[in-house]
Amino acid sequence: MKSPIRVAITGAAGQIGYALLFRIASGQMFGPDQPVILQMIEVPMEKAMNALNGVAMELEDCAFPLLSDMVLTSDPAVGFKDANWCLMVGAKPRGPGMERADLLKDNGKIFTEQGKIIDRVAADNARIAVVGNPANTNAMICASACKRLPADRFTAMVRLDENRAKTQLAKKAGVAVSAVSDIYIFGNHSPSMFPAFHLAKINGKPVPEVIRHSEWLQGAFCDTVGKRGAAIIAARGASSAASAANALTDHVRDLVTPGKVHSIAVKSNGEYGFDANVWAGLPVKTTAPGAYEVVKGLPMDEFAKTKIAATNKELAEERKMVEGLLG
Ligand code: NAX
Repeated sequence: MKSPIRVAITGAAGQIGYALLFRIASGQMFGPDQPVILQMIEVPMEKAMNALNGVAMELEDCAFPLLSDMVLTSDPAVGFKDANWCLMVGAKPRGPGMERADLLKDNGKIFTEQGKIIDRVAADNARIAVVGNPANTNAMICASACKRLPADRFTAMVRLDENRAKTQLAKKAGVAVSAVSDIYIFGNHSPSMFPAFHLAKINGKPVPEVIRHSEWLQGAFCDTVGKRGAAIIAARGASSAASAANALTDHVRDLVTPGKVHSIAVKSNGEYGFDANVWAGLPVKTTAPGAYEVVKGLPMDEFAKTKIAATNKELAEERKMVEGLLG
């Protein structure tokens, strides 16, 4: 048996946390022979800490063989201590009448503070995956506040968008999701993202040759994927939680599995026309556990270039709004 790794999770008593912790403790994220210590971080409020305590009791009641230990804390310096992975789920939700700029600033402060603490106390090999919205820009802010670790350690989640896109293509073509491959998300985790259907394949054939309906691909498909989060809220009265936890499980598992090609948001170095230094969804290939390289040179047609320019513009605007927080 391997020695345990330390996994810090912020927002551990929230909706996504409730669906996520059990997936990690059961071995679905790091593999069936990798014990874990869950370091669960919540806000210092009685209600949140009571809820966290309840979740920890349920984790105990699962008797997971891989769950070596648990830390429950409202002190991020305790929660991130020696963490090998930091899963950044906790964030302030957008309240009524709140502008996007206000949300960016409020969450920016949280991610600045947490980035500084990760800098001080996390393990040297720490990897950080951001889910809390606006995820791309929060990852950028967190990386900027943490000077000790290289920026490529900080990723944000666009895997839920990739999974959503895969299913929509499968449903339209009337095939199983396993028949769909090579679907990648470019840009922001927001309705401006581009699910690059022209690169995707169904049973090895290019999607535009299987789904011969470019109006649907360029219109309804992109819209459905981009606005799926809002559709879930309208239907469920709450935002995506189990599917988000599932996507983070996929994000991390594929990042520790060499050879996997998948979408994550990473620091751009100008690939595909993104501004350098924004965090953009891009296809990456995992090269070693926790390490990856961006897949370069994929063909982009005029439609793809227009979509990428639009989502890049939004990312650049977000960067500008939080400029004061970047060190
Ligand atoms: P919840 O409101 O259910 O849970 C968030 C939890 O975080 C709460 O328990 C809260 O007390 C805690 N929290 C807030 N600030 C904290 C801090 N500074 N330190 C530690 N804990 C803190 O939200 P949930 O549905 O779990 O969603 C969490 C985040 O994921 C939100 O920002 C949400 O917008 C984002 N999402 C991102 C997705 C993505 O694909 N990137 C999809 C799903 C989700 O919407």
